[in-house]
Amino acid sequence: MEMSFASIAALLAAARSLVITGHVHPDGDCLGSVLALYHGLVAAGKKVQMLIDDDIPAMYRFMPGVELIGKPADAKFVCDALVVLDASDAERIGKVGAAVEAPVINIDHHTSNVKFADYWLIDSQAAATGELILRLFREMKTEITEDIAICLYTAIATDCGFFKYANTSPSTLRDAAYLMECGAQPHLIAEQLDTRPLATLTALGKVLQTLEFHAGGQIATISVTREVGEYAQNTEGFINYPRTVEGVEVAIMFKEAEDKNVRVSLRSKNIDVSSIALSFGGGGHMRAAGCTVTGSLKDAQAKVVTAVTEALDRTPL
Ligand SMILES: [Mn+2]
Repeated sequence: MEMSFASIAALLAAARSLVITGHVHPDGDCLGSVLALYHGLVAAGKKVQMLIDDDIPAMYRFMPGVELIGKPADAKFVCDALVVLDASDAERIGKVGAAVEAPVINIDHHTSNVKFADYWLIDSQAAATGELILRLFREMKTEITEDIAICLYTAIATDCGFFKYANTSPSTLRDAAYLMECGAQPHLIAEQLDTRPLATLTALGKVLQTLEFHAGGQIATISVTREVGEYAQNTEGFINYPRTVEGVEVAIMFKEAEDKNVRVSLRSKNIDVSSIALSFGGGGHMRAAGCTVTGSLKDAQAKVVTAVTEALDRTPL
């Protein structure tokens, strides 16, 4: 059932115990939104458990409360509501779905959201799920503490490339200014997010050597083998480098994963890559999307580059 902010607020007010979760391979928006909602609901006297079916990348561990995020165990959680944030379908939350017995509330901003929950609030105009949580807090009259401000600022800033991407709106900037007034310090948050192990930078050097161009220079690809991916620890942000090359419309990163799967990230300047990702069983946003392709790195490259080339041919730029 489609919900307004007021009706989501009423559902949360009526619940006494809740589990909050987000997607696997958690990013800043996912974690910041989960943590902010946790702090807000705990302050309202709720019993709240955070569960994410994955490891938390080191760069996000500065956010207050992150150490309280658990993984779904074999035990069943019976509670009044399972709140799923920043995830567009039931598979995206891994084993959490099976571990929690409760009506599902989904708050998200992905265009590809399949409306899998019992109650949903989806706004694909929002730059981040964090923006939606802030609007929900306004409805709930939740006090924006410094902890909440840090988490929501991180959520919003990371999903709009620190206010550089096309999803940045005047209200994104107003939200950021407001969160700063509530105690978020952008320079300190940026420093935490930009700090990486030397191995990650060394791996970036290797990955950039795989740079290839297709479709007359409109497509730039990079590839991460399993070995380099493990050594790198974190490859987030690598895709931004091919995207900066003059003439590139779509940047693609292929990353070898377990079970002969290749994880594909797509970033575009204008064309809709979310529909391309969707055709491979993935999803995302118009200019930032992803999918998983089974096969070798070479197979995945051939299939996805062909699909993107066709999409470019169809789209007058
Ligand atoms: Mn997001």
